[in-house]
Amino acid sequence: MTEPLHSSAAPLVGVVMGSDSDWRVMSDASQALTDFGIPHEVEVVSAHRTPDKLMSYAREARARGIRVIIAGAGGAAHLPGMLASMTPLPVVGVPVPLAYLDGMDSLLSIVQMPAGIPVATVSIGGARNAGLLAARILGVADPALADQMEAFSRDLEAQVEAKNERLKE
Ligand code: RP5
Repeated sequence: MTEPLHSSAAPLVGVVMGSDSDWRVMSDASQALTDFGIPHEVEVVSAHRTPDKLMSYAREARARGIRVIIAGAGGAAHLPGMLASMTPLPVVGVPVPLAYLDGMDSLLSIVQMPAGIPVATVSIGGARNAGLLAARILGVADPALADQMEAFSRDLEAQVEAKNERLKE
């Protein structure tokens, strides 16, 4: 059984990344989940350095109660696609920008999945949206969470209108 580095009680979302160096980006996904009170775990799983762990994580996640996996990786970012190939759970991919190529290599590595193995790819560095998308997916079967997401959207709307009002002052 794969042991996560950090986990809250009965995690519903697995936040995984190819290296601890990805945490500077991926912490935004964890924070979004925390903001909505969604129990989750955080784990470094590398497609290239820990391939056996990648397989066990993907194959055991559903049985452990995980419902959505958020996977971030940089460079030759095979992690989200490989996870998606070994689990029926929805996988959200986060292209992590590195020093070279501005994250375009990560994006292209993740986004062009062959038909049959979907990965929902967010923007380069878009880990917060990955967390919010996971919350929306869970909200399909959790009306209270869906209500929270609606309230969050209304709050964003109110913030924009408040800025508009300030512009007019
Ligand atoms: C990828 O290689 C990781 O996801 C990370 O973005 C990148 C560099 O890893 P480190 O060399 O910083 O550990 O697999």
